[in-house]
Amino acid sequence: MRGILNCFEGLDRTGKSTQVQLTKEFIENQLLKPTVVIRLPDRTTPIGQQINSFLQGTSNLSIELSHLLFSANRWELKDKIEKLISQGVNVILDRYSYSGIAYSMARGLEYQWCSAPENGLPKPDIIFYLTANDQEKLFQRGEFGNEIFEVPELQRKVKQMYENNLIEDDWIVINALENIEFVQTEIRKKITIVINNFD
Ligand code: DGP
Repeated sequence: MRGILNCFEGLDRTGKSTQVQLTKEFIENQLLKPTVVIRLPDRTTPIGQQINSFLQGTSNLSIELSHLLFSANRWELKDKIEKLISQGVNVILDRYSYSGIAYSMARGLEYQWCSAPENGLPKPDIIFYLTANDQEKLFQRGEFGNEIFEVPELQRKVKQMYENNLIEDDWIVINALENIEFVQTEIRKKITIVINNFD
């Protein structure tokens, strides 16, 4: 039996990485299934290092080129993701193609252009989207502003792009302003159903 492909999407400073880690621990310790987390961008590869210096503001890339590098970084991980899933390992992606499309559309690119390089990447079985009605509260969180996309004006557009163009009925929308335990409980309920349905 194959593993599930789970992805976490959403705005900056919504606590995605914390929830990803807690979800991995839950699946391994409570559901007793092996699980691997892959964080995207993966800043450890040569392409990821270029993305990292771009995000930190130490190098410049055009909007188009940065979009293609983020996408290439996902393609670098394609074989690994497919292999893990085929071996029965669950994979949790901390951001994926939808980030690529939402952020680049927020920066002015067209949907078709943004989505084309993502075609052919493995499709997630379950997508959690972390958001906030009162987005201003996210801007007040610690460390907001450390990287180039963490500016309120862009983040407001990113939210619009996700919510007007990308969210599908089967996405699980989570209010990231709830406390960590509440958010994790919601995620656990959903992920348990999905994983049990795969058995
Ligand atoms: P994170 O490591 O999750 O904090 O992501 C770093 C930043 O990069 C964050 O502001 C979101 C942004 N990002 C992630 N993936 C993509 C992508 O594919 N394209 C663009 N333009 N931005 C992305």
